[in-house]
Amino acid sequence: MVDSRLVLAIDVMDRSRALEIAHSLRNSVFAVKINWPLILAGSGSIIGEIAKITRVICDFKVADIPNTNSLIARFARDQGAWGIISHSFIGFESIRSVVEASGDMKVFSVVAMSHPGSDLINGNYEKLMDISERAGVYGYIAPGNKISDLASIRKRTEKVIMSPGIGSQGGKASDAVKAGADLIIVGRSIYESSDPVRAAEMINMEILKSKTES
Ligand code: NUP
Repeated sequence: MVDSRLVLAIDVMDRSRALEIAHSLRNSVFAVKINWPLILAGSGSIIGEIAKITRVICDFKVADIPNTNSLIARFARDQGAWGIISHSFIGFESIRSVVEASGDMKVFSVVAMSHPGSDLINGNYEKLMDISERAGVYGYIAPGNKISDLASIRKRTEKVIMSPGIGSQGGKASDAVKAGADLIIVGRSIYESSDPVRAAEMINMEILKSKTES
């Protein structure tokens, strides 16, 4: 599906399985999101390999001093990543360093999270959005399973919001879209299902239906 709004999270530790998943779902997704487990189990060159198949978003949740952040962002960019996810609680200078080193690569800033215990971050989304806005980020990460947080974040921005927390973490793609998510991140409930292509298409249909309704 060319106009898919689905971002497939591939959190497996096996390089060839990751490539196989990316390849088999390439026509059903907007992008593939990879995270530290896959990088640590193999090497950073997996970014470039998946980039040959589809757009890649590096979920590195960058959270260090500006110099270190720049090195991480530049590496992802040089490998051909389409986007990178950075934390914002690290402050203006640190997230600005990610934006500067990213060039054309899109920077998504985490302003609220999906897991139990994320209240500390989520309770500060306004400050985090202000810092991110000043730093010039492209979009935000906000939880698709914490609908009131997501809706409050939507009210404060017209930028792209990408939302995890769907399926395995209890959220529903339709609720997240109605609350303002533009891109929906789904991992385990697709690649661990018995028919991943069908699971992805079901979510694509759910997203499309909710977009036309809202
Ligand atoms: O708040 C967040 N929650 C979350 O699950 C921010 C994230 N980046 N993620 C990531 O989304 C998480 O690290 C994983 O890669 C993906 C969700 O995967 P799943 O729960 O759909 O398998």
